[in-house]
Amino acid sequence: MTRSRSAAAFARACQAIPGGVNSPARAFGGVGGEPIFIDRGEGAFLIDIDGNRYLDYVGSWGPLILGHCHPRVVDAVNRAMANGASFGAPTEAETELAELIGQLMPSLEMVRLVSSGTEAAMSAIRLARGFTGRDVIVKFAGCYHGHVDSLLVSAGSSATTLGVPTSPGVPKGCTADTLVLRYNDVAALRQAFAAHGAKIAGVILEPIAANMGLILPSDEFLTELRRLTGHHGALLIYDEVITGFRVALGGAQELLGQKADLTVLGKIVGGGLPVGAYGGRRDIMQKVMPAGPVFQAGTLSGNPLAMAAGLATLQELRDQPPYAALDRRGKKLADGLHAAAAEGGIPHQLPRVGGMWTLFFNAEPVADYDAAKTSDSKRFAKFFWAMMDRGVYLPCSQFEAAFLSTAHTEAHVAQTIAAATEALREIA
Ligand code: HOZ
Repeated sequence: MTRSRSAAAFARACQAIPGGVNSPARAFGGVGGEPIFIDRGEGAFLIDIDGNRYLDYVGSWGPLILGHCHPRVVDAVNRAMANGASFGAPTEAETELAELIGQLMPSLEMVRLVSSGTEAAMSAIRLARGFTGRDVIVKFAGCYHGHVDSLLVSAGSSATTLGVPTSPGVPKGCTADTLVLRYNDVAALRQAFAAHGAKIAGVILEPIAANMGLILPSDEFLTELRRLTGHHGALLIYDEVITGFRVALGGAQELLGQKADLTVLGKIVGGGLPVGAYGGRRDIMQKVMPAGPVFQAGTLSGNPLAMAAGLATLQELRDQPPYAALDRRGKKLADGLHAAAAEGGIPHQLPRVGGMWTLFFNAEPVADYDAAKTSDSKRFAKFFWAMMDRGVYLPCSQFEAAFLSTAHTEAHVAQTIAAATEALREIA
């Protein structure tokens, strides 16, 4: 398999763009080597500029639950484009998308549409502080909420992969009111509320963590979070950028039977175009300007192309819910990977929710960030490249989740298991 064109494209990009990429997660920093450059996507496949075809388990890091170039999405975006790319004035599509989000995730009684998950998280934090009149935000180590200054502490995703727990350029003052706790640590949560309860504006978390690899929450953790935030008048903010419309139509809140005060969305809600959203209780959302005093704005917020892609994606998921099939295929894939790793005597953990999973090279169960970081990242890097050589494109980090789309068939899953069996034998 040659990747010479990608190599040349990367060298050129490095002269014009820092590190040759527009987001560090895609730089292959956690696995060594250089990124491939993409020509196009087709259903479950990515085709690079050297003409290599890969079964794609990244799905643009989550948005592409319908695979690449789903006809309903392509058609909707083409039609929107023909009417004009942007108006900076309201369109009915924005209301339609906000209403549909609210129907699918009932805790979002009102929704504000923005252009990225980072922007949505940043705005939700500001709103929580504006609503409560308090400053302290609690986050959990290893959770990632985009590159928001005040949340870029012990952050997962590429901040972990590339060893940047807190970035230069984030003033101490920005994180002074951020309290970082251990994910799944109920005792620490109780202590934090006992000590600071009256100052806490909100607690933000990924209700199923997917940016330190996939880590499942304990029931007790989520239940206690809900109880403590309610008791102390703090807002519970679910970051469902990854889990929203992914683990169930109603996201992690539906799957886990929980209800947040505010929810942050991104990825699938834009169907592959740049969209984020935040929403929640009507009394809280009414504080957002111009209904209320908490400022937040954006020239391209509610952009017509993005609305069209998001609406088409959510309508397709509503009309043909794929979750049972994703779970079935996810189980088959996980069982196959597990059997292959076990056969090679490779210590591993394989948490999975529906069609989303992480293969941790770790002998011990992974329940938090510290545990995730004890995984064998060097072995992961070997596995990653062994899979690339067999035409399977996985997230290029031990600290990310992989995704099935509706375009992945049983045959694709079988092909992936066969590739993984060989790859795991090779790296054992
Ligand atoms: N949230 C994405 C990974 N979990 C990050 C994608 C990116 O940073 O480019």
